[in-house]
Amino acid sequence: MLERIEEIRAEAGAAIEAATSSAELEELRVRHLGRKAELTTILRGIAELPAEERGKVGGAANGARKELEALLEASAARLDASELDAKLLADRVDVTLPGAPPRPVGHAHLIARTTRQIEDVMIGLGYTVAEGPEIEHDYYNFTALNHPEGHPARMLQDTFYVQSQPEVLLRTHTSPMQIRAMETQPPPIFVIVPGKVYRRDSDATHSPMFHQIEGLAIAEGITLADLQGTLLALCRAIFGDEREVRLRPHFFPFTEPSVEVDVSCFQCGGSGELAGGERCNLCKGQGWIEILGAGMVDPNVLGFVAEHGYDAERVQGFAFGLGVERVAMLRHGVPDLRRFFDNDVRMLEQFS
Ligand code: 2NM
Repeated sequence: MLERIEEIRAEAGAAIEAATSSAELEELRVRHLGRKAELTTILRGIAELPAEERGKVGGAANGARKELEALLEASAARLDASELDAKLLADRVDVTLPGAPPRPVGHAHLIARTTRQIEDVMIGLGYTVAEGPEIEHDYYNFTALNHPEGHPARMLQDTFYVQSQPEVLLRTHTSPMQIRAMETQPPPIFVIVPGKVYRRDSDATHSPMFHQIEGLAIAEGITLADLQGTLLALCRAIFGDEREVRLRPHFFPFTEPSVEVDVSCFQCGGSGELAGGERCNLCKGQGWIEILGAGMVDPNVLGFVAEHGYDAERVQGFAFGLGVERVAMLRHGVPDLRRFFDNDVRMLEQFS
């Protein structure tokens, strides 16, 4: 019996020390120390042995069991550590890789993209970008912009009033911010003001809210030729290097002289005719597309910021304003401006 116990101890001990996985170790534990193991059976039978053998056999069997238990524990610790090392090595994650699969993300709205594109061109010409409040005082929206009492644009039919006396309204153009910019910065000033504006108007080409970008350049010696050159550069950047611009006389309250600016048609190249000889539908056969309004800033406007360093006898300049929706509609063939504000993703995703 003692010999057999020594055999089990040596054999099981060697197997446990040679085990190469925790699964194999568990199998050895069940085989040598489990309920049906030979050593367990021997331990269970000790009470039935003759009294003189009990002490020796019981001591040897218990000693073997304790030793095997200790060996199992040591081997388990050794195998756990090496299995964890192997797993960490195999599961290594490169946290610098992009998420996989790449998930589609959103994109800027066409109006935001068009605004940024125009901003980039003007920044390249040395302009700064300023934004201002959408709720304005009558003074900044009209009075300081040389819109006299009784001017039709001031009427209730055209303007959303928020409060009367003092009159507060939703700005009808971004030019009020240009007055604010001149109040905080003496000439020379080169600034553009993008943003939302509001007018009581609603059809396929007019929305009660739309986006404008206005530009202002005031310094010594600025002329209408500078206006033409600046707008030519802007139109070529947006509509293509081959474009030309032309100025037609117009009227705006805050500029004198005032002009409307046409760009040569980017569909027919300015001829008014398409390749097949038919009339160009984009410019209606005219060869020119009206794109913005502009002019030389009226000395009366500078009079409102005279105490901030704007002496109309010394400095002069030009201003212009364009509708972002109109530019985007022309450039991308969008037939109805209201589509920009429906937020139908089938529409928006075409411009990603
Ligand atoms: C336009 C057309 C013509 C304009 C004028 C000014 C200011 F502040 F200098 F008086 N800002 N923007 C202007 C002039 C805007 O939009 C069609």
